[in-house]
Amino acid sequence: MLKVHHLVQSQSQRIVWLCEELEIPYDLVIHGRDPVTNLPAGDLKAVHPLGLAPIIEDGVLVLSESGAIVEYLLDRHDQECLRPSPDHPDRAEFLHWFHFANANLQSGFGRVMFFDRAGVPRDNPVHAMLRARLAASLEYMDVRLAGVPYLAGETFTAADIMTAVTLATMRAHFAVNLSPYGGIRAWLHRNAARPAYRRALERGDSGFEPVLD
Ligand SMILES: N[C@@H](CCC(=O)N[C@@H](CS)C(=O)NCC(=O)O)C(=O)O
Repeated sequence: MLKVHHLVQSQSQRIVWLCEELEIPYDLVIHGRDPVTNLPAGDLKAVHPLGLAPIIEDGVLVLSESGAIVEYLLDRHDQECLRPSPDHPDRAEFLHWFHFANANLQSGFGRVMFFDRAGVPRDNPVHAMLRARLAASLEYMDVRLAGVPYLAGETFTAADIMTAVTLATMRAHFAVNLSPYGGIRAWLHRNAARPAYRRALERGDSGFEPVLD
């Protein structure tokens, strides 16, 4: 059976959520965090050399990188519910937002978070530039979500899973104010109401409340 390694309150929530959406049977291995460092308490490097969650094991395959894992699972289990087909009119938007999740939003979010954690003053010009870039990314998402209910268009897709976890879960570690972005907040609430998402939280992050506003 598919084994999913999940670090609590992390990007690996994406994989638990996807498995619940697609009703893929899976064994969940939950990795806790060190209460002082917030890093994984156990050694994820024993599972994969990068030591970063998520990781899946499927037979002899050991795969990391949430984008790759999502694509792998969609290839095997999706009936074009969560990923528009190559000739679908929403396909290009889907690809854009699916890759935006890690290439832009998560990395932009992480840069600001780590600058703050490193104690770089907020008036440092590079820090200010990174915050401005993150704000521009959020504004860009918000404009998109003012016109459509989901990032790819009319229907919920894996691009929503990839991006929503950054905003609903990672903001538990690092506050980013979404009050100017009503479109994003409404979309986060829409995603969070999905039964598969609630099941994923119950199974992988029991007691955790996602940050939706
Ligand atoms: N690009 C990777 C990022 C994975 C990643 O950075 N995971 C974090 C949790 S959000 C992690 O495992 N951190 C453990 C550590 O820093 O030691 C992905 O999308 O899967």
